[in-house]
Amino acid sequence: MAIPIIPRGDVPPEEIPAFFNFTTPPTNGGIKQVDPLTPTFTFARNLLVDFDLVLPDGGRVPMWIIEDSNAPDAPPPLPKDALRRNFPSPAIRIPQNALVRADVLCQGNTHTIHWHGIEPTPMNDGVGHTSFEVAGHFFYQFQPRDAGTYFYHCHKNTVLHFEMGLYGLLLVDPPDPANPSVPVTYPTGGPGFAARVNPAAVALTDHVIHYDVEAAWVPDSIDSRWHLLGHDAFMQISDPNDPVNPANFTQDGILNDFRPDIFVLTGIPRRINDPTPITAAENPVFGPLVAPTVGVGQTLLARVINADYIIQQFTLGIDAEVIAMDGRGLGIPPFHQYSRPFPLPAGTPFRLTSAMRWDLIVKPTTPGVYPVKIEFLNQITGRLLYTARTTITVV
Ligand SMILES: [Cu+2]
Repeated sequence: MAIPIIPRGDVPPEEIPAFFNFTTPPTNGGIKQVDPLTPTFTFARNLLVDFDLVLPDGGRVPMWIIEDSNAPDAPPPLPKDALRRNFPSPAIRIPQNALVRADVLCQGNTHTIHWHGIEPTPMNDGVGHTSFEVAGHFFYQFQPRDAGTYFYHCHKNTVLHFEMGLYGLLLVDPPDPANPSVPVTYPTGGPGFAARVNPAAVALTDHVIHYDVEAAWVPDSIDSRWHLLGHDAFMQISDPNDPVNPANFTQDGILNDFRPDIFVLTGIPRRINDPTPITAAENPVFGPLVAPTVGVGQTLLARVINADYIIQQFTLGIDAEVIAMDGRGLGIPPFHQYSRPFPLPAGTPFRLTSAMRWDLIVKPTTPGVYPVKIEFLNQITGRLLYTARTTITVV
């Protein structure tokens, strides 16, 4: 049976300016920003940049990354460009409620940046097929209202571009409750403040917790076959005059066939047959975030993001508390009646699927080395594919 096609109406003349403003701004007379306002916080990102992910055995996986072209040189012993170019792409930290202008340069064909979980206007949200893809510069504008853990990624030919590494941490920092009117960002690794409901709060800005050390567990898996594909591999042709032509759909792609053979924890890789635990010393940029050291009586904040297409199961060998999910602090007004932080006793597994984020708090009481286990499970069968191991060291 033929699929009925609903004809699309013409755009009436009086709607044409809005149509071009909101549908094709990058190509309409060189518009580079929709409804621009004076920003209070700016940053730049450049994609794509080629990057080699180096495996422990010296093997290399070609990745695509998003560059922070304004980042300074890294201090020794880090590689000079480690803060500019890395995988995951350099973290973005934004003060809560800042009016952001992001100067995004897309080169090597078109890309976007999607600010996952921030909820900008649709034209600033970087979802290619519901807005537009960008060639050259575009200034995204948004205002993150909720402090928490997000991430940013390319949304062009997303299945491939995200898997190739075009993503990074996007963190929205709440103000210090002692100076709530001062916008701040905190150093990655801590110390800082994170959103957590506070029963003694007087002001909304009191719903935070101070942490001493920050960890980031961003597990991902890689199908190295995909890393030989081209930029537009298996993209569907969107022909408005023939939207259901079978010839315009992928018939023989492999992007529906994900068989990871390399597993990554915040940029630190292992082949599928290499169970070696991940240590802080292994990678000077990401190691301390993956295998943190925290003192008795201090507070550890662990940000957990599934940056993968498969299911991840996390088990900590130390008591924790879940304080936020998907960039929203549990129990924080005005939606406080719907959720609350909850304990996560040592040994209690939890599972995240693609793009889910949990923020955990650990307040250690006893020195020791506590295991952190991340199991990668096939998204269809649930079969265990790989187990990544690292530690929390309490001193
Ligand atoms: Cu892209």
